[in-house]
Amino acid sequence: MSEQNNKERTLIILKPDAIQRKLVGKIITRLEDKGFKIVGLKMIHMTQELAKKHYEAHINKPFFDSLLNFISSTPVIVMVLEGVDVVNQIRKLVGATDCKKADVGTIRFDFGLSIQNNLIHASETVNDANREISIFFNQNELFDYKLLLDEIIS
Ligand code: FUP
Repeated sequence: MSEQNNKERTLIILKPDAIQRKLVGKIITRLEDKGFKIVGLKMIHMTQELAKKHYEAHINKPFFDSLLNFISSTPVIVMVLEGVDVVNQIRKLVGATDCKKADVGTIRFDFGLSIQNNLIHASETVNDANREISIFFNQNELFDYKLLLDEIIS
């Protein structure tokens, strides 16, 4: 089976600090430069209801209320990227949760300031990605199209 038949999708959120600091373009460029395909993209208001679904694993954590207030403080950009091993590859590009501990060259190291203000969410596993994508996107908002790159990368 060719690698191209083994595609995954991952959910990206550009958080309120990315919007406030006008880093949306720079961050999307980093994601595009890696070569993955954008198959969905929109700006939404992250309601508390959506945020609670998305961050359900953290509901009992001490930082949850602060996270909820932060993530719903401005609109956010939600995106779906597709490609081979996209979940792991994008997590590497994003870096550790705490920007102060992220590796040099990652998005969170290069632009981020703290744990909460870490600019970007990227799904941790393929299962998480599928669950998270279904929270934010309807099927008709996700696009299936060919990139010429797909034809020449093996
Ligand atoms: P990540 O998978 O790197 O996005 O991080 P987690 O799923 O562990 O945490 C989700 C979000 O909760 C983080 F992006 C920021 C916030 N958080 C805090 O504010 N404080 C913490 O101690 C841990 C996470």
